[in-house]
Amino acid sequence: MQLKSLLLGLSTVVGAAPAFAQQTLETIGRPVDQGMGFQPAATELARDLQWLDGVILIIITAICLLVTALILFCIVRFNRKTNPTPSSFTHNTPIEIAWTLGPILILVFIGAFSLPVLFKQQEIPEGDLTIKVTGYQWYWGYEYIGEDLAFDGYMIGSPFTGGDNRMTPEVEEQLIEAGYTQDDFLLATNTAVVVPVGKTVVMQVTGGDVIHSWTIPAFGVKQDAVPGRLAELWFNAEQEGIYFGQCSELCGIAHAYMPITVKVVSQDTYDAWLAASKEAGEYVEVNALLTN
Ligand SMILES: [Cu+2]
Repeated sequence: MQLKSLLLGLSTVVGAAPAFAQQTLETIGRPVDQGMGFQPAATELARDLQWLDGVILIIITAICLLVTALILFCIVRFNRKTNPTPSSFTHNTPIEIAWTLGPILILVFIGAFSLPVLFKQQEIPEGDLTIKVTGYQWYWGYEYIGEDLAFDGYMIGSPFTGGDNRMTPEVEEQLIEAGYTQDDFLLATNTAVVVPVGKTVVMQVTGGDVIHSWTIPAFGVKQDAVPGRLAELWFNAEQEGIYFGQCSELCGIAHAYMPITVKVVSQDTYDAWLAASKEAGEYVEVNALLTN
């Protein structure tokens, strides 16, 4: 009897839970403690880059081992004891041809794989949406082109210049309220670049005062934001989630405190967020609009 009522109560709670459950985005692109490798690749560009890095790592490891082996061989085989009368020739044509051709072939091989990756990044496709990002000391300004929507992105806890002013209880509260954890301090921003999953996003990147650099490591993109110039990058994020980046061009005292947050959401959520933000005339928190 007791068990039955317990089960009944439990089923009521479980059944009602989805109505209260707040959908959340998984944090995917961020540095982790003791991390040695790349952040998980969330775009084709990032996958290509990481693959290329692996191939080149194999090549340079092989070269290092070969050179080390040659040096060790010479030390052992041609020292004064084992080789008291050194030979005195100065040229060996076959060897010189080999050590000229070898590096050329290695470089051509690397180029054959790296240039296509470079061109894929730099040839900007037609975007499903275009966002202009401007770097300022020390925050980012975002404009959704053709959508009449613009907002700024400050680090939660900004202004902050390091020193003794560590995370205060108020900042911690702001982080929790925005759906982040304490660990996200120095990465989380008060707004986020919201984009739909599986769509091609073109970012126009420029600087408002000095040179900054906009990057999301998990997307494999990084672009200097130079005042007076409009550069472009593109990405197509494959998985919904939160991705962090940081200004990557030394730009002044608070350079370390102008991070970047991108939230990749479903097309429905994006449409709802865009409509709500346009109506409000400012960034509307996307967390409340998350649907499955
Ligand atoms: Cu900077």
